[in-house]
Amino acid sequence: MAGEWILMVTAQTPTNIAVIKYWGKRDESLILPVNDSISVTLDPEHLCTTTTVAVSPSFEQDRMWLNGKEISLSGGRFQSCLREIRARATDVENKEKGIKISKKDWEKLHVHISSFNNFPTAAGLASSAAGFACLVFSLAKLMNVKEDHSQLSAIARQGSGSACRSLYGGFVKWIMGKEENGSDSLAVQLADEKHWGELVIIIAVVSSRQKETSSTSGMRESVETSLLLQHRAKEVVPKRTVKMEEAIQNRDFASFAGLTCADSNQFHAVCLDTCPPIFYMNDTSHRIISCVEKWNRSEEAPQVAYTFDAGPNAVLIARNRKAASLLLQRLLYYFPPNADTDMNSYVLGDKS
Ligand code: 2P0
Repeated sequence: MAGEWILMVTAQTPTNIAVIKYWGKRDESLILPVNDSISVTLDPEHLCTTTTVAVSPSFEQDRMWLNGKEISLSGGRFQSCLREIRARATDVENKEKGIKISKKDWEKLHVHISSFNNFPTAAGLASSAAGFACLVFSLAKLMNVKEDHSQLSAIARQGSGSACRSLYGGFVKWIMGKEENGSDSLAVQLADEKHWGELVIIIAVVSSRQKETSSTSGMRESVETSLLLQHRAKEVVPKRTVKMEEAIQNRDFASFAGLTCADSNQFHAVCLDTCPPIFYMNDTSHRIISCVEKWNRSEEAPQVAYTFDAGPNAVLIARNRKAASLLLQRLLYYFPPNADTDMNSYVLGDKS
């Protein structure tokens, strides 16, 4: 390990959008959810985080930069991820550079981490999901960690719950698990990215401003005050996840769209049922819902599903390219650019 050298790894991780939402923790420090959730991972070239991790004997402390600005690594979540990955580090040898790092050396070495999001941070577009998944994945590569994606997902979960679902492409389920230590609270892939290639995801950015209530504090308040959350976690989501898994396996868009819209609406109803109430959607979001509902009802079968996370931006999932292009026409007609709205729309995740 002697001499001056630097070893680097760069990785890119896409964000994911939940179609069955995670909202509420049963354990705050281990980040264990009150219900299972299911998401779709976006294409890597669109909403994604790119992270470079570097190690060198000349580094005096662990440091991190997000979008070029240094941020503190003192938070418990970063420390949990670093600690869990370091504990699983194995020997690394780079013959080209003449570097040999033993398992024991990793305890003394410090890392520098630089991370960039190609989309607005903390605006309800799941930036922490892509961020922590990428951090854990790139550190695991650097330190030659042998664990599989599911085991890494349980580490990413300790950075941010939704991050565990970004370790896989396609459709992913975060199993809430039963163990008190969280060892079985991890992500599994339900179907890969090729399984349902006709779907087109459009994100309508209603606002890129940072949200007022963070997901972490919002869900804490919901757990403490919302009776609807208790009902949702115990009675609604267990049945809904079974139906959603079937809809995904059978590529049954009518069922998929019905479940996706209903789950988004129930999540926002839980936010309203929280004391004090939390408002993530705005008037533009509500107008988008009305527009999609009216259109779906005027057709023989639903054309588009909508879902909204902890922010006003709409994630619209069209059944195919034709529906996506009609949807864009409608969006541009009802929400013209430069009108009295700050909505811009752009197409993401065309998987065909
Ligand atoms: C989800 N959201 O399933 C839900 C839907 C927002 C609404 O996961 O406290 O940033 O870091 O575990 O993962 C956002 O919550 O919260 C989220 P923490 P996270 O995607």
